[in-house]
Amino acid sequence: MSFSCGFIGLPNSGKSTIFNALTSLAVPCQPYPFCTIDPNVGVVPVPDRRLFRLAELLQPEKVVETTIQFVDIAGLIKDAHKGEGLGNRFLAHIRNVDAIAHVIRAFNAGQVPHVYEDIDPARDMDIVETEIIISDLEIVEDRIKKIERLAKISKDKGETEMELLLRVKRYLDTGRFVAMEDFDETERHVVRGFDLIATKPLFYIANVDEDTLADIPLPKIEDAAKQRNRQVVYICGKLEQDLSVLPEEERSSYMELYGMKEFSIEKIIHVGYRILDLITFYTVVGKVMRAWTIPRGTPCIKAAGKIHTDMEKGFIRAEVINIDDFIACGSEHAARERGLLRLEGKEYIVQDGDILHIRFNV
Ligand SMILES: Nc1nc2c(ncn2[C@@H]2O[C@H](COP(=O)(O)OP(=O)(O)OP(=O)(O)O)[C@@H](O)[C@H]2O)c(=O)[nH]1
Ligand SMILES: [Mg+2]
Repeated sequence: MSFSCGFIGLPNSGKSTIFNALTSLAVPCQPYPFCTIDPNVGVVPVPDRRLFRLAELLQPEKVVETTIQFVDIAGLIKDAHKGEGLGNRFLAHIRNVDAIAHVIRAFNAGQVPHVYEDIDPARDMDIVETEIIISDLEIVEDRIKKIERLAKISKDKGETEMELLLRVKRYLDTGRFVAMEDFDETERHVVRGFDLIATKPLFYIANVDEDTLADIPLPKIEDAAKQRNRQVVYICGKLEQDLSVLPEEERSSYMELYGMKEFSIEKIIHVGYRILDLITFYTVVGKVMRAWTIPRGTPCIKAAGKIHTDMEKGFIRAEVINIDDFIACGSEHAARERGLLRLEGKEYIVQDGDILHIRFNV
């Protein structure tokens, strides 16, 4: 499972700039070249300091990072659902992503017109999210009508689905995203199948000017995000795009100049993993070292199945060591001597940073 993130926002909020900055960074990165599935979909390897550190120690022939997928779509404006601007049909491209990044314009740049003239994060949040909600409502209402039609000619009255659709509709009717925590696991599975956007976790990307970088967090955005119970990631899209095409050494000195500690991809990964409750585990199989993404709470046998179905079928046990412990010890031998290598069974819940060595027999 690669984590996927779709960008929404007003036109000229900087979605494509940020998308380009994130995806072009991946170009020189081996062994996962930036892979274009579609002009607006980019798959990027997740920069992982722990993995790189482990690779330095073990010198594997190949290092495979876990990946993240970004989807950039056209901007939405007020009444997009009535065909204003480019309309809302592009939303179809982000119905299957895991999380939504709402890009909020926080840069001034006189030469780049703002659709609504001034910088007003709360207003922009509401305009774009209202369009999402309206678009989802159309889908929910169509589905309700379809079930009603089918119920007349079929024994299956679709009662469970109908009840869930009505529950979802209640949130949307009051202009809110759907609170997925109010549904149990089975219900959530059905609701996800509706392919709505307002059921996905959403966070904000505040696209700021170079000269406001020093002023972040910006109170207007913080307040608006807090009221909506959502997190904010600050990015200067333009600067990152410019930096992303520079050679590595030059990039670092500019980052220092602007007081940037990390590229925004790392910030997005942190927030994305946190809101989706994902963790990373590692494997070293033969000459290949690899990072994997799974939901927190995954039992060892399921994690094994992600590596290979045979490992799940013939699972015997797993040797487990935490990557930080391994790095601190410097070698497997040293880690063994200190008793840091454990044997775990199939029910063991994989922890973030575990290096798993699956013993199996098929
Ligand atoms: N000064 C400044 N300009 C920016 C920044 N981010 C984007 N821009 C400029 O704003 C303009 C619009 O940026 P895009 O990335 O195309 O915006 P978008 O959200 O993709 O717009 P649509 O595709 O029309 O919805 C471009 O000229 C960018 O160079 C920024 O952080 N600072
Ligand atoms: Mg764009």
